[in-house]
Amino acid sequence: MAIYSIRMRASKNNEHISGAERIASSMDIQKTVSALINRALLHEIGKPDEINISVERLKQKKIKKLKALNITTILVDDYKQGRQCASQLLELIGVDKRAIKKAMDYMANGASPDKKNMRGAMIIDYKTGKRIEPDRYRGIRASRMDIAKQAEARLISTLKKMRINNPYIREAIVLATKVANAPETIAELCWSDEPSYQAGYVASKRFGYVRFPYLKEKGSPFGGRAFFIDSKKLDLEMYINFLEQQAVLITRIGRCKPPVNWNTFLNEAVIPAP
Ligand code: PML
Ligand code: MG
Repeated sequence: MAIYSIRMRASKNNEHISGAERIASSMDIQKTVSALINRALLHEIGKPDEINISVERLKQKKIKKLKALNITTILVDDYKQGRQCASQLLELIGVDKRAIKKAMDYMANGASPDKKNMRGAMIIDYKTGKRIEPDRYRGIRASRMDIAKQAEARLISTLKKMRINNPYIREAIVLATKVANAPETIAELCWSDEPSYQAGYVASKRFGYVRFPYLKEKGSPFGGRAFFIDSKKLDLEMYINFLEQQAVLITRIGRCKPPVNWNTFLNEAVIPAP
C-alpha cells in the first residue's frame, strides 16, 4: 500500500496562521486533503490568503513506530501559576533557570525577530538559553508524523473520559512524542498561539506530557515551542533532519492520569515510592 505524508499550511497577510498534517494511504488522500483545507478555512483568525497542501509518498520501511507519552494534567489557577510550575518542572528535568526565562520571554512576546509567532520551534541551549535554530523567523517545524487510526480512537476515548478531548491536544501529543524521542531533546515547552486556547505543556522522556490548563493569558496571540538541547553535544543537522524528515507513526497510547495539583504530582512522580 502506498503511504503519503499530507501537509497543510495557511497564511494571511504573509503570516502563518494554521498548519496541520497527516499520514494516509493513497485511498484516503482526497478526504484527508479536504479535511485539512476545511481546517484552514475555519481558523479563528479568519480566512487565509493562501493555503498550501503538499502530498509526498513515504518509504514505508522508514516509518518509525512509537508509543505516545503518558499524559498528566496539573491543576493551576491561572497562567502565572502555570508558568511557575512549568518552570519548576523544567528545572527538575535539568534545564537552567536562565534558559527557561529566555524561552518564556520569547514565547510571550512573539519569538521571531519581527515579534510575530514563528511557524516552527526554537532550539535552545539548556544552560545558556542561546537560540541555535538556523532561521529565527521560521524555526524548526517537526513534521511527517501522525497517529494510527486505532490508537487515535483509543486516545480520543481516553481524553473524552478526562473531558480534555480536542484536536489541539491530540496533535500536540503526537508532536511532543516525536520530539521527546529524539535522544538529543532534553525537554520541550509549548503553549498555544490560538488566542482563545490557554493550555500548554512541558514534555520529556522522564515525565511524559505534562499539561497545564493555563500557560498563557486569555486573548494573547503569542505562543510557540522551545526544544531544549545541549548545544555542546548536538549535531544540529542530524537533529533537524530527524525532526523534519523522519516519518513517525504513533501506534500505541500511554496512560492518561486524572488531574492533580502540583504538590501531589511532585510526591508521586518525583519522589519514588519506597
Ligand atoms: C497548539 O496547537 O496550539 C498547541 C497546543 C498545546 C496544548 C495542548 C493541550 O495539552 O491542551
Ligand atoms: Mg496553532
